[in-house]
Amino acid sequence: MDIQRVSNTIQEALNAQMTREAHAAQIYLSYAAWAADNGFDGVANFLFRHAGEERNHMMKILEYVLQRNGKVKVTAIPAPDADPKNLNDCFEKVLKSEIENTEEIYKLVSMSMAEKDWATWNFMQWFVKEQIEEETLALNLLAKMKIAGGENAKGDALYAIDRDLANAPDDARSAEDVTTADP
Ligand code: OFO
Repeated sequence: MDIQRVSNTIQEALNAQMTREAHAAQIYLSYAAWAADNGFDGVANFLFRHAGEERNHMMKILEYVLQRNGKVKVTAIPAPDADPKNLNDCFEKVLKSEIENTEEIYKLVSMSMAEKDWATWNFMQWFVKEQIEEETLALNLLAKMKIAGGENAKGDALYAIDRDLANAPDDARSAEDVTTADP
């Protein structure tokens, strides 16, 4: 009797998504380091915390695959893209990466629907909701940047955005405060 409760196709897609979440964590980590290096400590703090959140998403998928008696495949993580040119570019890159991730999540939702794998479909709904929040966060950051002058923002405006993020509520919590059920 086959006790694997996800198809090989879904298993492969979940493993790929797990690596994508790890890649997202690396992207946030590299932008956070860039921000800290450029004196944006508030932005850096926000991005460092978000890197932890992406890693928790990776763990959530890993645990789900195990729970469904599937085989977890941990692979190499691609390197993040080049550093941002400025803060506007940084937030644009964050939004782009989140949108790409959303597209991949939608593919998994469609696949699980086509297979009538309702357990995976239901599991993936958490990610669909999470992506709405994360895209909103990135869109709001870009809206602030636009008011501040976008690519040409400088001085006081950049300082204010950085200070706002330093004081922002912890949307992304530290790793020790979360569980895989509530990443
Ligand atoms: Fe950016 O969120 Fe994971 O899935």
